[in-house]
Amino acid sequence: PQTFYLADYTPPAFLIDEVSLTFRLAPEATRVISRIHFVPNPDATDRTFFLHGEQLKLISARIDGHDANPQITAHGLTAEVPDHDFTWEAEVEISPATNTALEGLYMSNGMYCTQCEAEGFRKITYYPDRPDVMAPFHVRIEGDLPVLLSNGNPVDQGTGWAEWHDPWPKPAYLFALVAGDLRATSGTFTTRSDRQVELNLWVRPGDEDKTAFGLQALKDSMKWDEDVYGREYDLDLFNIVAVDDFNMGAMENKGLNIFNSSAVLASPETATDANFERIEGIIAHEYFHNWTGNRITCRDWFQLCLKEGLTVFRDQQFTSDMRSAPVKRISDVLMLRGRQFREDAGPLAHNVRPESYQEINNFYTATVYEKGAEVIGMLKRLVGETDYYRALDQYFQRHDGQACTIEDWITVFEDATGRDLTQFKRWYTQAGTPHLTVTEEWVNGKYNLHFTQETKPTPGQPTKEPLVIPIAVGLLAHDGSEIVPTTLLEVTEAQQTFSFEGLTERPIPSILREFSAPVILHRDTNNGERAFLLAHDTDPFNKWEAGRALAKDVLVRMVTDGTNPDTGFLDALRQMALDDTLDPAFRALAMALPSQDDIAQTLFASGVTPDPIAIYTAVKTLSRAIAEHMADDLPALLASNTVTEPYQPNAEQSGKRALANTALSLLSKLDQGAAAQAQYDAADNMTQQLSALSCLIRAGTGADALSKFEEQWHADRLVMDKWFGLQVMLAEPEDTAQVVETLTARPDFDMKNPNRFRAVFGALSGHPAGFHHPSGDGYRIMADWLIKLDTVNPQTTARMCSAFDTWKRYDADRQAMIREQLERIAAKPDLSRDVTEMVGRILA
Ligand code: DPP
Ligand code: ZN
Repeated sequence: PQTFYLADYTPPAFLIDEVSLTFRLAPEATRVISRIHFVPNPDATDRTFFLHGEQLKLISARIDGHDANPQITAHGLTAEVPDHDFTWEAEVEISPATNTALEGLYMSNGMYCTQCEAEGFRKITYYPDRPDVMAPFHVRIEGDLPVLLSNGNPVDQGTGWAEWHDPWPKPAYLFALVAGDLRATSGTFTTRSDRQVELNLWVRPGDEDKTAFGLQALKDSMKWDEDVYGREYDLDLFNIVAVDDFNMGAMENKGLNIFNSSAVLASPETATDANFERIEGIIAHEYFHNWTGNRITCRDWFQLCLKEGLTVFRDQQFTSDMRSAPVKRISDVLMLRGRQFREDAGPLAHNVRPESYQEINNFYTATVYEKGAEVIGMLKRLVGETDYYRALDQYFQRHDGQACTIEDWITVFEDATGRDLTQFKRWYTQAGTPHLTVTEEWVNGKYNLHFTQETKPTPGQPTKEPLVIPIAVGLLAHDGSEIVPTTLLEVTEAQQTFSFEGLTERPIPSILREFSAPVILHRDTNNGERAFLLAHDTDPFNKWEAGRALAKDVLVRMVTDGTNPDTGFLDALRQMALDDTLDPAFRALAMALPSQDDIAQTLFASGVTPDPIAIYTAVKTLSRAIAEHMADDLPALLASNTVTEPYQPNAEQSGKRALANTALSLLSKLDQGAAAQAQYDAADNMTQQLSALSCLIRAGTGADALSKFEEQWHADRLVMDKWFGLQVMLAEPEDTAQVVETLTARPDFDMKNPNRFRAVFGALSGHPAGFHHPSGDGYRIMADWLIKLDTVNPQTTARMCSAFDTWKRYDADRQAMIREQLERIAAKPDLSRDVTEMVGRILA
């Protein structure tokens, strides 16, 4: 496949000032008639007229009314055009019903819908499918379906047709069309300049009871963006549609967001607290794209982080404001470390702004999104709150209506704050997670912190330059009081020292508070000091971090020396768990043990080849030791956090449920699941039902509950995804592949549905001891299904290939087995471009 390079960017030869599209919908023969007015771009260096187009049947093409005689290739067409503006008219035929890749126009349960980001529009009609070509769209839809939607405002409609106009110029990737038998839950939002906006959340008949939460989240997001960023919505209508078959979480199409049903539908009976929080965050994310992504878009796909990093940062801020800021920060860091640090440490490491790709869909990654958001967070920390919002105002003012680059973004901050951000920009152009080592020194009342930063080589980047690292530090006295409150140190050199004077005692440092930079911190410390910080740190993130470091230390020693669980740790954990002055959500997070993948990554980084089975066993042993250590406390901890009020998915209730369910899961190790069975039988919400079911499966007494669950929920696809996933996640390592085999043989395992596929295979790759079982069966069944799915849905297949990206960590036998499977995938005839690139990078 062809490789595309950032360095090769050239401006478009032609711009567009108007697009009209007519869709005559038919499942296997939809006609798309386009009329596009092209204008030569004065900034262009090349006059070639090229339109992208893939898998299209061209019926006719005319330029200014004359036959266009285009030259057609697999990727598009070229034609002779006049040297002034002209009108292109074309008619193509496409087949939505057989489009299983879910890119372009496709069908899901009888409903038509689109997904055009990144390059799906070229599967709808011939067009310059690149984000720097922006145009107002007029759309006419003809089809025998009750609801016909597109972007913007409705113009007119009748039986079997509707017309839409979107006045805001947009790139083709933001185009959307939906047609089907849909029901709306509606509301209104009054903007701060007193305009009424009609809001609709469209679902399939039967799902109307799962829309209230999403609609409220939309209103909250609209209000928040006005209050915090001064951004107002700009159309009379905002539509959201829920679709069952969708590759991503959701899509921010102008005025017509399309959501994976798992990212919007929720009722207390069918969705967990975690689902509700995720839905709120995704609704906010897509809504916030209206300004950061749609009004200001990306010049090219290398700039993806311009909209995604910023919009993730904004949705994280929103969730912090709606819920608990410390809990949100801890959860985000867990995700960052689990997914992005893993990516940065392996063969798939890439810059926040990549410089080349074969398939852009492979770069919708944790690095672009989550590290991209961390970079914005660091920038905000460095310039301060006031200057950050001042710079954002300038960004919106200067670039509204444009397709921009990271350079534009950085320049706005330089102009607004007077800072030179040349070095800071390396965060965008250098891959890998920096290692920050700190040592300290106490001499004559002077306390020195020495920092050393180092970033290891990543694929294609053998040498690394020092980064600007904002480090939030606080100093504590031995009585637990804070003698130096949080202070921001700015490390810019490879080695740098900061001094604190006038202290009366040698302090205990709390470094990298709030996780002020996405780095791996190394410091020679001991468990006494960690326990001290767990008890006394005033920074909630570092308080949690201290507990996590203790747990990691205990687990690593259990795995490497076979030591018994450390009683010092068990005491510290118990004390924290029972401390009623702490937020229950925080306590639940602090009681969760580090993930098995995290332990594997830590061992590998310290030169030890991780054994996934040994790690699995250690985690199990430690959980049991915690349960025994707290045996007398657990019933009370469970009871005092049991919510008796009617279910609400808010932060307060979900925090209590999280802590109660942590207690339940420990208790289930001691009572053979008796308490869990009681909770299962009484549960009136999915959070309680699912956590009880997990406890029962882990206790080995879940068979009955599993079949009752299936009986109750067999008709609900989203709930059944949980049922599929849980069985894989909680399988014994030696049984895991067999469980996958059994589940995938069921008639309701539909691999065309990405949610169902991910429920099973995402769970397999998230269960290291099952996936990496020495039999190799986990690898084999994963590869078998990736090969099958590649023909159906390359994008989802490619995503799932990252299951293998840690393979170099493991022993020679495992590496050989994984290599064999990767080579088997690579050898599949007609392997997609998406998977070719992923497997190639992983094997390289
Ligand atoms: N829909 C995806 C997102 O919002 C891609 N833009 O991140
Ligand atoms: Zn996004």
